[in-house]
Amino acid sequence: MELYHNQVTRAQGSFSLRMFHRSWGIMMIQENISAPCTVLDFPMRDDFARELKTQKYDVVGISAIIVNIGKVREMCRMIRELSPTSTIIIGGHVAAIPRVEKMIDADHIVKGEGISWMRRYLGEDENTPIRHPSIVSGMRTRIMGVRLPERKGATAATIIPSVGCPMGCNFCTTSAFFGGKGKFVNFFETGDELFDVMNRMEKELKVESFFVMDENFLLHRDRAMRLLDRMKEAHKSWSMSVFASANAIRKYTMQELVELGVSWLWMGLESPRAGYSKLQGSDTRQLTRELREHGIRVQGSTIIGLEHHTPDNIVAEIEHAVSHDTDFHQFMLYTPVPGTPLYQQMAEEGRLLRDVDYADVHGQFKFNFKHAAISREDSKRFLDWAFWRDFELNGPSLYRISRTLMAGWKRYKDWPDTRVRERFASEMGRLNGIYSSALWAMERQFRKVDAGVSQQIRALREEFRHESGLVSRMMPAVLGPVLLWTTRREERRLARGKTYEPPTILERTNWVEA
Ligand code: B12
Ligand code: SF4
Repeated sequence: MELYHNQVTRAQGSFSLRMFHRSWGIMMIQENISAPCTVLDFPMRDDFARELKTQKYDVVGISAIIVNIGKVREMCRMIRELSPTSTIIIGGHVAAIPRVEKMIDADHIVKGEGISWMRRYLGEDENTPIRHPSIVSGMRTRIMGVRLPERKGATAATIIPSVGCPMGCNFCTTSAFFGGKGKFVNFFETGDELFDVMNRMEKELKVESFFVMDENFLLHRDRAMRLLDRMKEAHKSWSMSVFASANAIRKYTMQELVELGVSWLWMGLESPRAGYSKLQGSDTRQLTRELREHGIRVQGSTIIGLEHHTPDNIVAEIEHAVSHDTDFHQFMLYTPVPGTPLYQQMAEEGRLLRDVDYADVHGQFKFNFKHAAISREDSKRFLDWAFWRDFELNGPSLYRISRTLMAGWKRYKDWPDTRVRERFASEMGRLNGIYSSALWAMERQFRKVDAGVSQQIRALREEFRHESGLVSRMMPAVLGPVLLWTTRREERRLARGKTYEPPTILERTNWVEA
């Protein structure tokens, strides 16, 4: 249930950003039906059994992705045993598995968008405008051995404007699941609708930052620019984390992105030789550098094991990826996943490996197909090495995001648009003492990994010192050693095999106790 630690900062030890995310698909469905409904997120087996035994459910819906098929099978079995009159409905990406209906005992298996399906099933009007639930984007954040306090407004709100992506890259399951190339489902069509949702979230959750869960937010320029107009009119200095492809980013000037509040950007780099249309004509290294110079944190994403990769060229491709020096970098194995054009092609070519458990088909372990030049075992070695190399050469992501913040602050602290100025000032004001202290500890801890990076961390710490007020300047002397101690304690815990789990969450709507 973690994003960063599973697939982004997994080699960064105690510097890895740990954070859990709720299951947004079922939260969206719950918010948009009028039937009494319970969402049980991250249940342990006992929680699930208790709920089935103590309440009487007409319908039990399960949301899952492909890796979780085994859990879905067991949950269906439990429902039949403990609540035999319930109708079982399965939704989410797990529905894309070929012949899934033969693997689990369910009554309905729903492919694609679920809100309209559920409304239809319940006899409700499927065209009622979508109401967005209040979603805090992450919880139980932990880094350098410290769990951050959970204060209202401290964590961004998640906004989900759409599902699917019209670009239709051959491996992409999100695109395929919601219709494939040229198709997607928009929940909020216009910048005005989006503004209203964000405005409501700002009030309800006391947030000024938003995680925009749209596969290619910047692709829809008219919507984004209308949102910007409304933000300017209402003097909102909101910040936004978005996903966007290089070709979509290029539709904007840096100034437009900064004014729009884009502060974190997830961009697919894939591979310079992959030929995806979203990368056409883009020098991604130059683009990444430019974005960071404007205070925009970049999360790059690179695929390991594309068709043209060989043991001879893959190291150079990984070095190229790492040379982007992004703030975060995700590496994923090229993976044919059921439902995608790539899966279809691999199946036709007879290249899918039999006997690979679906629980292992997620791009962070080993190939599930026969690659022309790289073995299944080596796929894991190259993947692990990519994460390690990025960490070794570029240092902890926490250092990198501090560096990008500093670059943005220096460039925009005296900017004429007060919204922009306020955004950087507020982030700097909130964080500079904390970042300086973390840099103090990182500099020491990283000496044994790479002395050069440790030196760079030191130089950045000096910059923070220079830009800080008195209190923030004093903080590292006190907080730095504490963080160094917690970091080392965390390293020992992780070495002993410590893992973290999300809490079970139960939420009822339209509920009247019997
Ligand atoms: C947020 C997210 C996460 C969060 C998950 C938080 C959580 N608690 O589940 C984090 C970051 C932790 C995560 C982790 C992983 N994820 Co993820 N994740 C996403 C992401 C970016 C958004 C999902 C989302 O909320 N979308 C918005 C909601 C509204 O859409 P939705 O969930 O699809 O729900 C809609 C329908 O599917 C349907 N629906 C869903 N549930 C149900 C239930 C019923 C009953 C019905 C009727 C309908 C229905 O209705 C909803 C509204 O239309 C997607 C990519 C994407 N853009 O969708 C990948 C994605 C779902 N993740 C994926 C993968 C592979 C993983 C990991 C395995 C990665 C890894 N190697 O570590 C892990 C596994 C986690 C786990 N144990 O299950 C893949 C799934 C591939 C597949 N075909 O199964 C996706 C599609 C990304 C991709 N393109 O490869 N992920
Ligand atoms: S641009 Fe990204 S989200 Fe869209 S189809 Fe390609 S990989 Fe999927």
